[in-house]
Amino acid sequence: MHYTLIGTPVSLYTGKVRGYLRWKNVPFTERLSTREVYKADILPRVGWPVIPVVIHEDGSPHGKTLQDTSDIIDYVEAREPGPSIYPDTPRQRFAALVLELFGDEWLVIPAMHYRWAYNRAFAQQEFGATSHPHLAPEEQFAAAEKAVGFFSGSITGLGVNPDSIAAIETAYEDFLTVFEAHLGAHDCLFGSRPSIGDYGLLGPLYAHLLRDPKSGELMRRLAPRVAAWAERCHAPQHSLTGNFLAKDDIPPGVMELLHRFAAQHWPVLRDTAAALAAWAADKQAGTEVPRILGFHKARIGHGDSAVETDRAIIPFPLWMLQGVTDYRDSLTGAARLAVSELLRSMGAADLDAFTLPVRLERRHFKLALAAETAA
Ligand SMILES: N[C@@H](CCC(=O)N[C@@H](CS)C(=O)NCC(=O)O)C(=O)O
Repeated sequence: MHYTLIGTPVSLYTGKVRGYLRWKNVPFTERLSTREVYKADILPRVGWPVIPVVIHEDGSPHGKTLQDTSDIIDYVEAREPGPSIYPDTPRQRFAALVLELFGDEWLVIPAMHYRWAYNRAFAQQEFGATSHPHLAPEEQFAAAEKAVGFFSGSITGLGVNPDSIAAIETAYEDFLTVFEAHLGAHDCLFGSRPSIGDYGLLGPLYAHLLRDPKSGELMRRLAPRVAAWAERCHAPQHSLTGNFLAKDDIPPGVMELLHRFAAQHWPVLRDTAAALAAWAADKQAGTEVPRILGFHKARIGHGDSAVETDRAIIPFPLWMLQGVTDYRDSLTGAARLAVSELLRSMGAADLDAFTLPVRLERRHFKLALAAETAA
């Protein structure tokens, strides 16, 4: 029962899964996502060009294909023995899911900004070496022109533009300061064992913000413990070790990070949900949800330095938010109250009663309106 991870060292979401599989001590082979692998494996299996993809030799003729890091991790967690990266106490588990969402879908903003503003030539060479490993370096660089155009062009959709760059950099440095202080007392977010929240943060913080040379210099200078944490989570020396803090404790530094989620990311998610409701009003169950639902004004940045800017309305993170609210709704009694209290203290009291206007599901590796709630 073997796993194959298709991806590349330069990919944000591949790093998240690689670090997790290594910690989980699951045997896997990594296959580089070359142009041929996209044609022969990724497109036929997934239907659109995206990494990472995991194939599990589960005994079926073509193996089980998995895409989306959250689905990949959940699948492995459900099948493989050993300790879990999901805390089993309510506050820690809820906070870990929130921070996975925050890492995947909000810290992607600085990850993309710093890559394309300060590490463009490096990333282009890496893209070329991934897709055309057998070409000479100059040919690899030239061959990556189009992909670099696509990814670097997508940053305006994330809200990165000349008016927001200063705010994005200030917010990233603030994040580093908070996480650095936390890591003075703990190895990971919730103690000595990495959680799904750690892996959510690892995506942007490892492959882009540590591994890209200019960004790595910045991180090592401003937040050496964050750099050490990213290295530790990506290449753990001791797999399957560590514990979550007792008594469902949320350390003060994690609370600070949750405040950042509540102040920065949550309002954008709320607006996105309203846009999804309007879009879905006349749609049938099973309809594919477009990757972008138009543009809106979003506040990006930390505290007084935040700016309002144009940003694409990106519905995908709502699927992850649905995972957060589903977990909340699975709780009863004291556990449910503990999450309400956590939401109040982190400044997101209105997330306590929030439900998405429609249920979402993944269908053929894309986002779709779920059968049960659509019109
Ligand atoms: N939510 C997805 C995101 C995957 C993703 O965006 N991967 C990037 C590379 S790191 C990609 O292939 N993007 C192609 C695209 O967005 O069109 C996951 O967790 O797997």
